[in-house]
Amino acid sequence: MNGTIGQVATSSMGGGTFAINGGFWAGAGDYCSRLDTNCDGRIDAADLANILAAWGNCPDQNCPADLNNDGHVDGVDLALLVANWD
Ligand SMILES: [Ca+2]
Ligand SMILES: [Ca+2]
Repeated sequence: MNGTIGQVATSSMGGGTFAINGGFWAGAGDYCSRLDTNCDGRIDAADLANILAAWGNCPDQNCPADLNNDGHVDGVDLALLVANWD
């Protein structure tokens, strides 16, 4: 692997050996849509139930049912869910 990061190289690199490791983040395959509140791959009645169960304020902004992350679980989140219903 060759390349330049940040600035033009002015001389050969020294100082020892190094290695660049690549791969995937552990758990990255578990990513699911923000609209999929229970992360089951579908946007459906189970997600609707989660929204209704969490309806109201979400002060810590860490509610899966707060689809637009505005601190409230409300009609906006419900509209997002319905618009993307699977
Ligand atoms: Ca779901
Ligand atoms: Ca919201």
